[in-house]
Amino acid sequence: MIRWFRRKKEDAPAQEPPVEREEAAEVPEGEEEPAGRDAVEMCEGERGRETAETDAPAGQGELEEAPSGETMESAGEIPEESAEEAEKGAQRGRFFSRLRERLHRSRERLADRVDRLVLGKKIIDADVMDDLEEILITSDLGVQATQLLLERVSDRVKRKELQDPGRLREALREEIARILSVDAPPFDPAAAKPFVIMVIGVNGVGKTTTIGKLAHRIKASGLSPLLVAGDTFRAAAIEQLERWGERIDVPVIRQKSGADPSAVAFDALDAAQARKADVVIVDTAGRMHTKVNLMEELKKVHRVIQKKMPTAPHEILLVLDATTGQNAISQARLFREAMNITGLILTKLDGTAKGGVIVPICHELKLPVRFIGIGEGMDDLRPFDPREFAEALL
Ligand SMILES: Nc1nc2c(ncn2[C@@H]2O[C@H](COP(=O)(O)OP(=O)(O)OP(=O)(O)O)[C@@H](O)[C@H]2O)c(=O)[nH]1
Ligand SMILES: [Mg+2]
Repeated sequence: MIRWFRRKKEDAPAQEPPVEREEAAEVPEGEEEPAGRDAVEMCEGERGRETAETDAPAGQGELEEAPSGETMESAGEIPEESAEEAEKGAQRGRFFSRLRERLHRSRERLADRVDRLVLGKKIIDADVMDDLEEILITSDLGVQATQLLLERVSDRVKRKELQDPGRLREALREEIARILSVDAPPFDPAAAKPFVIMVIGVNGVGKTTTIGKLAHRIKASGLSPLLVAGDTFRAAAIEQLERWGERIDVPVIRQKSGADPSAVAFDALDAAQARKADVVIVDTAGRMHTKVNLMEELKKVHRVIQKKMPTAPHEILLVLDATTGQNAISQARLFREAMNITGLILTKLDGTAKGGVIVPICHELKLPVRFIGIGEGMDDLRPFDPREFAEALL
C-alpha cells in the first residue's frame, strides 16, 4: 500500500544485543560508601537528607502524593474546595510541562516533523501518508504499530472525519493514546500486606534507581516500604541500594555480596512481617537475557517468595531503557518467556529521542506501563498516563 513502508521493511536494521555494564552506577548526589556488613541486617536510612518537590499522580488512581507544601496566596478569598481544585489543576499543569520538557528530544523527532509535513498542505493524500510512514518508523514506533496508525488515519480520512492536514497530529495523538491504553488491573500496593514487588531487567536499565524512586513515592503515599538487596552478583550493587535507602529514609535488607539472592528475599519477607512493612521491593541483578542460568536464578527467587507468601510477588515489573530503542522490545519478549511480568517501567525517557518506542512495546506486548523514568532524581518517576504521554510526545 505504501511505498516507503515496503522498502524499509525489507532492510530493517538488525537488533543489537544489550551491552553489559561493568561499572557500578552511582546514586546521583554522591554519598560516602557505607562499610561492608556480613550478616543479614537492616540499614535504617537517615532522616531528612533531602526535601523534594513531589510529583502528582497522573490520574490513574495510583499512589497518593505527599502534600507539596505550597499554598495559594489568595486562598482566604476563595472557597476552600475550589482553592484546592485550582491548586491541583495548577500542579497538574506544572507536572505536565515538566514531562513535556523532559520528552523534548522525542517530541522534536515526532511532533516537529509531523508539523513540517503538513505545513502548506491542503489535503491528506498518498504522498502525505508515505512521508508520515517514514516519520513514524524513524521515530521508533516500529513497523506494526506504524501500520496500525496509518490504517486508522486512512480510515478517518475515508470516512471524511479527517480532512484538514492541520488536524493530522491531533488524530495521531488520539490513536497513539488508544494503543498505549492497555487494559490491566491498577497498580495498587495497598492490595496486600506486604505487597511484594520484584524488579527485573538487563544490566544498567535503571532497576536500582527506579526502586529508589518508587520507594520514595510509596513512602510519600503513606505506606512503609522495605527494600531488598537481591542483586548480590555485581560488586557495589548492595551499597548502591543502601545509599538510596539512606537518601529516602527507607530500610534495606541485605546479605553479603555473593549470597544466594533467593535466601535474601526469604529473609526479607520475614523481616517485612516483623516490621509490619507494607511494601517489599526486591532488587535483582542485571540479567543478560541470553544467559539462561541467570533467568533460572530469577525464577528461583520467584519460587522462594511464593513459598513464603503464596499470593506474592504481586507485581513483577520489567524495567526497560528507552534509549535502547527497538532492542527494549526484544528484551521484553525474552523476559516474558521466563517470567510472568505484570507491568513495565520505561526509564531514561529524558535523555533520548527514542521515546516513541513505548508505542510498539504496548502494541506488541499488551503489558501496562506502570511508571516512566524521566531523570535521575528521586522525583523523576511518574505514573504512566497514556493520554498525558501521547500529548507530551505529540
Ligand atoms: N537520565 C536518566 N538516567 C537514569 C534514569 N533511570 C536510571 N538512570 C541512570 O542509569 C544508570 C543505571 O542505573 P541503575 O539503577 O544502576 O541500573 P540497574 O538496572 O540497577 O543496573 P545493574 O544493577 O547493573 O543491572 C544510572 O546512572 C542511573 O542514574 C532515568 O530515568 N533517566
Ligand atoms: Mg542495579
